[in-house]
Order: sequence, then structure tokens, then C-alpha cells
Amino acid sequence: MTPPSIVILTGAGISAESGLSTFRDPDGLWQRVRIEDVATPEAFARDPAHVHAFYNARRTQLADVQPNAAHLALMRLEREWPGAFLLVTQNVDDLHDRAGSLPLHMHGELRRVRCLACGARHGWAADLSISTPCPSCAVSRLRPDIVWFGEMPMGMDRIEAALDGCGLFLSIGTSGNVYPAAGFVEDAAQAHKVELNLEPSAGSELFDEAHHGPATQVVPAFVDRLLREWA
Ligand code: BJW
Repeated sequence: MTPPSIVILTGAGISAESGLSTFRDPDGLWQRVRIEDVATPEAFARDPAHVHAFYNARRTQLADVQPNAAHLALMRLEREWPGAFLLVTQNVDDLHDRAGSLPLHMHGELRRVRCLACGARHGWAADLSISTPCPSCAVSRLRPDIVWFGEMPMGMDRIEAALDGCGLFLSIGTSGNVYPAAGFVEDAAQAHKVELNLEPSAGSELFDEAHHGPATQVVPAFVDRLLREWA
């Protein structure tokens, strides 16, 4: 039998056990800062220094965290899966990348910047300020390469093509509150749909199968089972 093509969507919950905060849990980022102050284009236009400070702190924090067993299990699945495979992450951290996966970062990346003057994108590890010049055009209009509310997520054509006809859809560590990602489970209508999350998500009833628990436990166990069945 041909192995099913897989699309995997991950969210902040997969990185929680590495030490990164989620957004909507009781200790999440949105309990400490207001979305409208840091995660909209209007916030950046109003107070770019404040938005830079928020993302500088999160970029700095990446140096202190490591991929966990769930990231590593997905890397193993990507390497060993005999069929088509796409890992889509909403996360702006680089833990999938450092585990060795090749994720599509639909909400952008902390370690990238975009120039509002010339459009160039650059890898970026340092702090950003309103006076940091663009390495391409030298104008000081750099912003974090992050998808804020009201902006178009990245790679949607590729994601929609992969969802259309995939055989297995996995949703891992996401609360299912933010669109369009929260709608992928419905876009993958024909797939077997599996939720791996600490608790039932907002769209839990749309899945065919669910395993609730910490990602470092449920993800490696599910990957082992898949690879035993198919690889
Ligand atoms: C664990 C765990 C452990 C914890 N193990 N699990 C009204 C209706 C519908 C849509 C809209 C609407 N009004 C506006 C919209 C659109 C809007 C939207 O969805 N708003 C909703 C809030 C209603 N969306 C947008 O604006 C998007 N763009 C857009 O729609 O463009 C138009 C378009 C049209 C058609 C097609 C395509 C596009 C852009 C969204 C940008 C989101 N940006 C953010 C912040 C920027 C990045 C950053 O600063 O980091 O991205 S918001 C934030 O939420 C971040 C995340 O990627 C995203 C999702 O959060 P996630 O990952 O699900 O985290 P949590 O905290 O919510 O959940 C964590 C889960 O993990 C929980 O369930 C825990 O239980 C679990 N967990 N520990 C396993 N150890």
C-alpha cells in the first residue's frame, strides 16, 4: 500500500517543554502583553521601539533553549517517512530547524528581519532598534519578519496544495484559535485527522483521533507507531 502523504501543523505547545511560553495558557505571553501593543502592523507603526523590545527579548531567549523530544521525533519522521511530507509551523522559534527539520514557518521567524524600504530579508541574531540600518539598502526601516494579526501568513499556496489530498493531518500543540491555521483541519477534509495536544483544542471535535498529554510524550509515541506501521 502507498504510504499516505502527511501534513503536520505545530504550535507553541510543542516548544513549551523546551522553556518557551505559549500564548494563551494561564502563564502565556498574551497574559503579559496586549496583542494590540506588539503583534499588529498598527502597533509597529505607532511604537516600533516597544515592538522591537518585545521581539528582541524573545530572540535573545532562543540562545537558552534546545529542541525537545517532540521536535526530534518529527525530524526522524521527516527523514524516514516513505511518502510526501510537509511540516508547517506557526512557531517563530527555530527549534524545528535546529532539530534538523525543514519547516515552513507560516507566521515568520524571530531570527529573520525584513526591510520596509527595499523588501530584503536577512537572517538576524542580534537586537534590532529603530536606527539599525538594512544591510542591503542602509535605510533604518527593519522589522521582525513575523506575521502579525491582519497580515497574510507565509507559504499559503504550498500549504493549501499539500492539504488538498493529504492522507494524514496531524495538529500538535496548538489551541486552534488563530486562522487560517485553525481551519486546516477542515481543509484536509479527506485526511485522517489527529490531534496531539496537552488538552482538547478549540476544534477538537473535528479530529478523528486525539492523544492528550505533553508533546514530549505523545509525539514520540505517535511517530514510533506510524513508522512501525509504514516505514
Ligand atoms: C501543549 C503543551 C505541551 C501547552 N505539550 N501541548 C474572526 C474570525 C476568524 C478569523 C479572524 C477573525 N478576526 C480576525 C481574524 C483573522 C486572524 C485571527 O485568526 N484572529 C483570531 C484571534 C480570531 N488571523 C490573522 O490575522 C492571520 N492572517 C490572516 O488571517 O490573513 C488573512 C487570510 C485570509 C485567508 C487566507 C489566509 C489569510 C495572521 C495571524 C498571525 C498570528 N500571529 C501570532 C503572533 C505573531 C508571532 C509571535 O509573536 O510569536 O502567532 S498570534 C500567536 O498565535 C502566534 C501563534 O503562532 C498563534 C497560534 O498560537 P498557538 O501556537 O496555537 O499557541 P496557543 O498558546 O494558543 O496554544 C498552545 C497550545 O499548546 C494549547 O492548546 C496548550 O494546551 C498546548 N500545550 N503545553 C503539548 N507541553
